[in-house]
Amino acid sequence: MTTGFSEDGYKKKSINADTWAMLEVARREGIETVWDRLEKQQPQCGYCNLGTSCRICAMGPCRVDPFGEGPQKGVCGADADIIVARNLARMVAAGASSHSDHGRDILETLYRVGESKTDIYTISEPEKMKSLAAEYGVDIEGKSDQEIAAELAWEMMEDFGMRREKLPMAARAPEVRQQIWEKTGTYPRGIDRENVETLHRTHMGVDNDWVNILLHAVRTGLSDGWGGSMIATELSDILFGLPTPKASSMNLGVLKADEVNIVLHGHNPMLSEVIVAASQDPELLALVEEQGAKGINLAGLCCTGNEVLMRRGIPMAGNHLLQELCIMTGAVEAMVVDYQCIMPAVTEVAGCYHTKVISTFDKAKFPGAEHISFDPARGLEIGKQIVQTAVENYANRVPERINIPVKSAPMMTGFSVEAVVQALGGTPEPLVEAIKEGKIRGAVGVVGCNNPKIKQDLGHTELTRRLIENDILVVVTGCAAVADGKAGLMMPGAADQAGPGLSEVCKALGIPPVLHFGSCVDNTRIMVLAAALANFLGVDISALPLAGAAPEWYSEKAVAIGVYVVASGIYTVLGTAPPVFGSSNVVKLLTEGLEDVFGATFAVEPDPNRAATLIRRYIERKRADLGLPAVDPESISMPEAELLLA
Ligand code: XCC
Ligand code: SF4
Repeated sequence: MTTGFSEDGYKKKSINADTWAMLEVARREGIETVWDRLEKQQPQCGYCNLGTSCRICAMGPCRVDPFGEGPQKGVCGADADIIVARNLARMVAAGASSHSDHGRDILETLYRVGESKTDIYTISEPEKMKSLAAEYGVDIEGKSDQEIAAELAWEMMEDFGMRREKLPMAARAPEVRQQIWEKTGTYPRGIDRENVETLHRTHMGVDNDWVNILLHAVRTGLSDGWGGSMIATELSDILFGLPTPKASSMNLGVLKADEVNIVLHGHNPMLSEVIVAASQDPELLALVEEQGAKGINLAGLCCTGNEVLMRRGIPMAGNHLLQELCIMTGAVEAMVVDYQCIMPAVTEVAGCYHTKVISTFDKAKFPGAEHISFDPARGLEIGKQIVQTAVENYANRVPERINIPVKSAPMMTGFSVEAVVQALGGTPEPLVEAIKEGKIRGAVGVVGCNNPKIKQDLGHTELTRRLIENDILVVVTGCAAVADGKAGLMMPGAADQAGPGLSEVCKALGIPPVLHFGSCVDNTRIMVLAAALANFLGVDISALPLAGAAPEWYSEKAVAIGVYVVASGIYTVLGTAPPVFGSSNVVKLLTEGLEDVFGATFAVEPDPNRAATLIRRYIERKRADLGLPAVDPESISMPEAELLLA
C-alpha cells in the first residue's frame, strides 16, 4: 500500500504537473510508486552509502567503519580504500557491460544484414558505413553495401575480443589524449576483456592496490565510451538512419485518448524500429478501425524513446520516473520493453490497469509480463505480433479511468554531430569562432537519469537554465534531455532565456540553446564532437572549455559514462554522490588526483546553481589557458545552496 502524499508532498517529488497528477491517482487508488518504496527503505545503509560494505565472498559480508570505532578491515584484511575501489570498479564494469552488450546486439544485426538473415533491416546510411569501414581497414572497392556490412561487422566483432591492442575508434581522440592512455596503461584493448578483467581483479585476493584497481576501471570505462557505446551509436545510425533536426513533443500529454497507445521503453532501437514499421501495416490499421480506435500512437520512454525520437520524431511520454506513472493514465494498451532501466515494478502497476507489459529480449524477462521473444531474423513478423497484441487490448480499456492530465510540450530533436556540422555550413568553424569570440563561453553535456532522491527534473532544468544564461551551449542526452524538453528549453524560442551571445548565435542558426544529442549511448556523439573540435584546434580535449554534468544520475551505466568522460579530459559534476566517501584517498584521487594524470576530475555538487558556478569558473579557466577572452573565474560567485531542500 502507498504511504500517500499531500498535494504539497507531490510538489516536493517533482517539478512536473503530469507527475503531480499521476501521484494523486496513485494516492487515490492505493498504488505504490518508486517514491513510496524509497521511503520504506529509510534509513538506507550508511556503510553502503559510503561504499565500505563488501559481500563479494563468503567470509563476509563485511563492513568497515573508517570514521568510527568499528572494524577498520574486512575478514580478509581489505581496508576502506580497497573495498571502495573494488565496489566502484564493479559499478563501472556493470555499466560498461550494459552499454557494450547493447552495442553487440546491434552489431549482430549488422552482420545479419550482411548475411541476408533478416526480414526487415537494411543499410540506411551507406556513406557512414563506408567511412567506418575505412577506419577499420576494410577494403570496400567494388563491394556491395551488403558485402561491406558483413565484412565490417566481422571486423568489429574483434573489438569485443582479445586480438586487439587498441580499440580502433579510440584513434578518433587527439594524439595527445591517446598518449595519456598509453602512458597510464588505460588504452582500451578489447571490450569484453576489460570488463572480465575488472571482475577478475576485484575477486577476493587479486588486485589490492586501490590505485591500480581504479586505473583498470578507467580502462574499462574507456572501452565503453570509445568502444561499446560508440558501436551502438554508429551502427544504429548506419542501420536506422542519421538523426536530423525535426519537431516533436514530450510529457504524458503525448498519449492520445482515442488511439491505441504503445509505449516503447528501454534502450535498444532494434525492436522499436520494427514496431514503428509494423504500426503502419494496413492490416493492423484495419484492425484498429474495427476496434473503434482512431489510430496507433507510439510514445517513447527513457532511451528507447530517445532513439526513436531522434530518428523518427516519435514523441516522448517521459523519463525514468514516469515509467510507472504513465500506466496510470489508463490509456496505455501496451508497454513494450527491451532492456535497462525498466523497473520490475511496472508489471505490478500494469496489473491495476488493462495495460500489457510485453517483454521482448530473452535476457530481460519480467514476472507478470507477456514475453514475445524477439528474433531479428523475423523482426517484422514479431513486430506485427506485438502491435496486434496492443491493438486487441484496446477493447479492454476502461474509459472512465482515462486520465491524460496535461498538454504536450513541443521540442526540437535530431542533432547528430553530422547534423550540427551541416547546420553550421559544413564545418565546425563557425562554432569554434563563436567560442573564440566569447559569444559562446563553452559547451556542457548535461546527461543522465532521474533519481527519486532528487526532486524530479529540478537538477537538470535548473542547471541547464543557469548554463545557457551564462552563454554556455548545452547538449543533452538520456533522461536529462526529456527533463529539458518538458520544460520548453529545447525550442528555438528558448534562445530568449539564454545570455546575449548564445542567444544571438542560436537565433542566427535557428537552433535551440539546448541540443538533443540522443540516448545515453549517444554520449559518444559528445566524445566525437569534442575530439573533432580538439583536432580542429590542434589541442587535447582537456584544453577545451567543455564540461559534463549528471545532476540526477542513478545507474551503473552513468558511472561508466562519468569515468570515460573524465578520462577523455572533460571535467564532470555529479549531482548525486557515488558510494566512495568511505575512502578519503579515493575521493581525493577522483576530485583532485586525476587532474595531473587525465587533465580532468570529478566534482560532486547536489545544488544545480552551485554546480553551474563550478562549471562556469572551470570554463573561464580553460578559456584563459587557451588565450581566449576570459572573465576572472574568481569573480563568479557561488550562490547559497537551497534549491534541493525546497
Ligand atoms: Fe536510464 Fe538511459 Fe539513466 Fe534514463 S538516463 S535512467 S540510464 S534511461 Ni541514461
Ligand atoms: Fe569481507 Fe574481504 Fe570477503 Fe569482502 S572480500 S566480504 S572484505 S572477507
